[in-house]
Amino acid sequence: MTTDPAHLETLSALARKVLWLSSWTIHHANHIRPNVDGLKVGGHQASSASLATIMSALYFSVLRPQDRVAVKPHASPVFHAIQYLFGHQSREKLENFRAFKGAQSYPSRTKDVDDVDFSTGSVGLGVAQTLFASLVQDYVKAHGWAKDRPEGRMIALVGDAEMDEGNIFEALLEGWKHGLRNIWWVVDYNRQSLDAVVREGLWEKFETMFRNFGWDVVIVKYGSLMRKAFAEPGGEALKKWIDECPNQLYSALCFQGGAAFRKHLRDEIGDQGAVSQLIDRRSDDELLELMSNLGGHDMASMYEAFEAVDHDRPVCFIAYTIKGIGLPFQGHKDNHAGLMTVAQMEKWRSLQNIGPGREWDKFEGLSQDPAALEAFLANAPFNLEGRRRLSAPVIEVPERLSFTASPQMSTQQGFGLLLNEIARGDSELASRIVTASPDVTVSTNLGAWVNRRGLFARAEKADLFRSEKIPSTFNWDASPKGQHIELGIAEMNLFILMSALGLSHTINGERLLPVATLYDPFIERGLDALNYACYQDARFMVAATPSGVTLAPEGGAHQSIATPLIGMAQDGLASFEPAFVDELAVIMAFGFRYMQREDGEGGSVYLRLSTRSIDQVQRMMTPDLQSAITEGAYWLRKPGPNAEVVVAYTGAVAPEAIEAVGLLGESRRDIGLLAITSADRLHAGWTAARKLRRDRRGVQHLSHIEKLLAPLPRECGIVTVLDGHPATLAWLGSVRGHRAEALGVEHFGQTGTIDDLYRHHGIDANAIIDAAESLTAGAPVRHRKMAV
Ligand SMILES: Cc1ncc(C[n+]2csc(CCOP(=O)(O)OP(=O)(O)O)c2C)c(N)n1
Ligand SMILES: [Mg+2]
Repeated sequence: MTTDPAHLETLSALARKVLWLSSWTIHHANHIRPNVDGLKVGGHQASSASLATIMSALYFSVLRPQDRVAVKPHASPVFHAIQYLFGHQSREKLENFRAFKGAQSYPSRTKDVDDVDFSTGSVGLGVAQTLFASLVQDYVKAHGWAKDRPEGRMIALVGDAEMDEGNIFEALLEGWKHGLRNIWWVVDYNRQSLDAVVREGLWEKFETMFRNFGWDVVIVKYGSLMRKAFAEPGGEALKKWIDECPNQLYSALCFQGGAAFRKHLRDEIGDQGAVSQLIDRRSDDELLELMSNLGGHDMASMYEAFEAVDHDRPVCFIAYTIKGIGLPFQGHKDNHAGLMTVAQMEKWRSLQNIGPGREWDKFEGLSQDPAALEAFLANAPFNLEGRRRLSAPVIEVPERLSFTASPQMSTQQGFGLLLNEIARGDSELASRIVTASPDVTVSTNLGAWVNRRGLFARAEKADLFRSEKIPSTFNWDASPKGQHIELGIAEMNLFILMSALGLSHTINGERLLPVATLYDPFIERGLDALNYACYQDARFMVAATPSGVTLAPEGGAHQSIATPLIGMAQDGLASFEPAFVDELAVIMAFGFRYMQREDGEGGSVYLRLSTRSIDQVQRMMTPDLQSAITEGAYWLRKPGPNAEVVVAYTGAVAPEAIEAVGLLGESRRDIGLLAITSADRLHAGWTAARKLRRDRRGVQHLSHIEKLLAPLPRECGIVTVLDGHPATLAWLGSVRGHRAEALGVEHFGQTGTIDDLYRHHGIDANAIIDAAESLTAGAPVRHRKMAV
């Protein structure tokens, strides 16, 4: 390949500028911005430097508008510097790096203004996000959408120690199953993590592993200076020394400088004529320049490696780098949080011909013509289509979904019926839903949906059982038109896939309505990925079932206790736990609308469902009831004016609550039964109302729960109950100052019948009655008779 030397020259100059600006951003935050206590430090400086050349090659020349990038968290200053040069990031935000509303420590889709494609921060997740984003692009294309958009490459800049994160390996396996393509991972092989220097020979493990998964591996180890030196007499011996030098030593020598390299080379190679001359011809500075000219810092090597890719197979680039290259602490194993002193920065500034006070000037100190550089940036292919965030029209959703009711049903069963009903029709909604499950499709009741809509695969694959006419309940034909993505058992993958599907409208300009199913306890297995997906503002629906101790005989770690609290606490996720299927029908319709809102109100949706079949209430779904269900609660039995006690329940324990209220009614007055469909939305509404009243004095706004509880007399007690942690509803007592007893589950793992376990955990009818008695005066209440 012949690359225009002037092009490389300009790219190198910009890379130097990027390194300067990113370092100045950090320096400014640490030494210049006033009152910065607590905002100092951070492992950015050394980590960023590693990637200045590679990212400059990508952003200023290699990337196309349709490409999307996840940048290694600590390279955020480099990313912001590049965007600053493009004119997409302001000086003010850079000056406020890591400060309130300033440029973010880690690139953030939702908090940064400069076109971050994928957020990063929790290492490993952004990397996997690119993999699933690529699969989603294939999904969109296979369904005949985004026809006029060229396929983009999904690119991750990966730290070498980041590769320790297990979720990357889980994703790799899934990618292989789905015929992954259009993806590049560039490993910043600086052989350093946060604490230390990485294991020897790690690259070999990476190489074999990636090849094993069908990836191309491109190792960019030597820069062009090195390659030239290798061609000199004695060059082979130098190359051999470099190849055999342990990571620790190489890092240490890079830190110590040219003289230290010379001494080691002499001691270890001895007097060998040609190679000794090769070394002696160079001054200490030149020797250091040569030895630190690893591939990842050499514009020509990186640029050519990227440009040489002429296919859509996945590629892993292993780019050798030095952590902190060009900075006084380059290569030092403790440099992760390394910062330059004022004196060091001053020296570096003048070396680069940057005048005092002109540190932010875009082209200060560069020899190129500023107008030419400006034109170069304006013509960078990456920039040609302006901002890269796309949008897509809202998909229409009916007021509520229909289903064929049975007198007894579980919410999990209802979920299956509701999706089946959607699948039967030919609505736009039906065509935009895409489901996924980590090997629990059948056991979470998605079977009927999949039977109708099929499995997704880029190539047709018949279900052999079906073609052989072997009776089976499920049709597993796979095709490019399929709408279910079957995953292996990896909940991290599930949530990162949700993150990718749920951003399709902004990445591909085509809206998808993703629905994930999994077992409720295993939300915890994928929790950081769920958090990550929400943080990026991806929009999806999670149906988690079975949940709680209600799945009784399954016992063990299949029981979930904490998930209702996770549902409440997770930002960006509205959580619901309906008891009846007509509630679920309302909630799912609401959910599909909520997932599409872009007014700062919408988000993702979590449905905590149960396998317990319970008697369904027969009623008309009125608009009032409907909105109460989505706001989080309604009176299943309205309390009278002199109510002594109210039972507030969530989810599968509805029959216990109903029974307890019946018995309590025999000896207590005006009992109320509050059905809580969303502790999360109720609580959020309550908090928001209080804030509004504080912020705008005189505003009378009451939240839904305040209105519901307002008529209760002061002495009325509240018993709350759910199959989950009692703290979920315990706050209800504080809303209007009622005494409350919170029942729930605090221990897990016991097997038994539902009756056994509800009794064991104190969430059965008698436990509710006991709690009500402790809150009220009066005659003893008749209890439920126990089966013996
Ligand atoms: C999930 C998670 N765990 C821990 C951290 C803290 N952390 C940030 S960077 C880092 C080391 C990264 O090393 P590497 O990926 O090699 O990047 P480098 O700094 O060498 O460029 C660690 C442990 C994190 N950000 N995310
Ligand atoms: Mg590293």
